Amino acid sequence: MTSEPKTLPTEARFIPKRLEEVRKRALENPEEFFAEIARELEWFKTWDKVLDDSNPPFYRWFVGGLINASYNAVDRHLKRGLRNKAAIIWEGEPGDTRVLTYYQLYREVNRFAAVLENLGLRKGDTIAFYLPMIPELPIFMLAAARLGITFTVVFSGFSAKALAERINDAKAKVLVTADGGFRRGKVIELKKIADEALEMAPSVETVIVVKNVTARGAKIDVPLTEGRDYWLHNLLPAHAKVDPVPVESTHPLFILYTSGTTGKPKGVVHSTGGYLVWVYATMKWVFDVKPDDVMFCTADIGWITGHSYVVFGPLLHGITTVMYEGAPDYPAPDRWWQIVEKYGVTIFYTAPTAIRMLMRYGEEWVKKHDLSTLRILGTVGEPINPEAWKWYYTVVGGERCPIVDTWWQTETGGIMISPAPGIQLVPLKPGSATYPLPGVDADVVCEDGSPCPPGQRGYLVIKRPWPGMLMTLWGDPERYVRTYWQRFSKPEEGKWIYYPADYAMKDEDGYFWILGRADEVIKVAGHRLGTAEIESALVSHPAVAEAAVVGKPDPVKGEVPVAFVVLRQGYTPSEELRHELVEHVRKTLGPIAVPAAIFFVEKLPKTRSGKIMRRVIKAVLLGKTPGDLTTLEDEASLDEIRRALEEFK
Ligand code: 6R9
Repeated sequence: MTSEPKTLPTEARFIPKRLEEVRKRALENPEEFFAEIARELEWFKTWDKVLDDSNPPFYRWFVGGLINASYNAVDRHLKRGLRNKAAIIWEGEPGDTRVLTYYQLYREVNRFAAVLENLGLRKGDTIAFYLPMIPELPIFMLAAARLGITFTVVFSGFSAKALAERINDAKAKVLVTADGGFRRGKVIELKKIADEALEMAPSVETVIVVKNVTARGAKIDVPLTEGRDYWLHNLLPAHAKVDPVPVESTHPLFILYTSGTTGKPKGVVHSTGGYLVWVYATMKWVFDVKPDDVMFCTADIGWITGHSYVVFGPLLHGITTVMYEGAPDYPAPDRWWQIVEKYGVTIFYTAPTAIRMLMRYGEEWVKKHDLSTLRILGTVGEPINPEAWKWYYTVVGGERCPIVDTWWQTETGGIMISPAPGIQLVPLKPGSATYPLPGVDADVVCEDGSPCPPGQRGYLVIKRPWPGMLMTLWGDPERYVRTYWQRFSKPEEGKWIYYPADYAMKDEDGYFWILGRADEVIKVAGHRLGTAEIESALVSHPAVAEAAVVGKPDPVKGEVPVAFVVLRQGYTPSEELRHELVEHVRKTLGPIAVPAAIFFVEKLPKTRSGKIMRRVIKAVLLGKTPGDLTTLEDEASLDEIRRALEEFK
């Protein structure tokens, strides 16, 4: 998607002295540097050691420390005079609203925690949330954290099968869902999807159901299974006090599943102490948080961006977070700008795909609203193209607000490479995330791990641990080591290097340009999807023998999945079958994974050892020369791809 990065002419080489000084201090003495930040949070017991690196790459932060996430995000602010300040401002898609002050949030979190406690859940248990963007979701996250219950949020756009897979992997005993959610005026019947998932997820003993859409006028049937399913409102005590449980800094706060290069999603495990410290610090550096900030991060809480910058980041700082339930262009393309104006949003954080979509509707929709409260604009999720960057900067930000292009991942917990106006703003170049944040030892290396010269594309690496890093993959420590540490580490030399699987380039000024994924993961409208997951969904259909999925550039979504399918004997290509496969993927993975096109071919290009050559398929799809073909088993397979594409035209 990214057009070739061009360095804008900068007048003179700018030396960001203050930023360099802070970055230097963080790298020279990370333990002291991060201890200083960690002290701004409240600990029940201070750590014995800031970083335990005795068992790399299983780094542990603030070991010996005891902390509670819910206490730091909520209770801590009550003594700071924030009792009646808005913590969460929620806006529903139909236009209904709810505001929770810090004190109200505190009371709700206590009541919800009492429900979990009464169900017998305690520290060490896991719970799954399958909820739309309603206040009950962050309340439940905080309630679980209050008791040391590790939670996993499953995006409410995922299918029954995807939900079941995550519940089973996390071994959750309790599932919290809702009767339904609103999306573009329609009701998504979540409880029904959850019921389907539960048939495949035997570990769940109890289901808590939030009355959401039916309480707001929707007429749907919500069947409850006796002895297993309970309405939340029937379980909630009128009031309750549940003491926050001090947990070890290394206690898993949550598991969040994300796509990798195999069909099986990875359960990224985040710690409590390190994660909180990192989210807290990055909020300061990147968003330059001030006490009266109102932050609107448009991400769904089902993704890491929502965890860190809708829920924990703003609440740890005691500022107001805005949560919006619906689509950005529903009922009209100015829905977000209306919200910014209505609540005086100061920090706005979204994805390039959304900017590109809204850009297409024209600037009148933005101009209708007074956006003068905005101070900082952020982007995340994929590279931003300079056109979208400029539109965001000029039309939305009125050329007043810096754009913070933030590179990070589910695995990193929080932002890693980004402008840091909270420390010192550097001249921005559209499409560059600028410099690594303090404590992030990032570099760009070539195939052999040696540093890449400026201007040359290589692989992004992180050369030392940081507090927000994942601790492991849930139940699969070997996969953790293999996926992130094997590519460039040299354990025999004591060198451990984190590999995020992104291409990157550093320019003459030391600015980082992130150039897209270096593995079989694609970003579709900012959502991370594994091509292997879509392939395995396709081959689970009786008609499909083999499938290859690649990402195709798309002007709005960044990338879209495109599938090449070999049918089993006895099946013939047809429009009907194509449609059936699309529906099958929707059912198996959810709507976001549906291929934009499905091509039927007789065979797929493979190496002699039988591996599908997706790189070659992609080249043909894009009309490029396929490159090195020495390992290709059968040249005719390329003609097959060409023929399929031709027929489709
Ligand atoms: C937070 C989030 C991570 C992948 C990452 C990279 C891409 C994220 C980016 C970016 C270019 C940026 N990515 N931010 N690429 N510029 N500012 O998106 O997490 O869903 O795990 O995806 O997203 O490819 O490796 P996640």
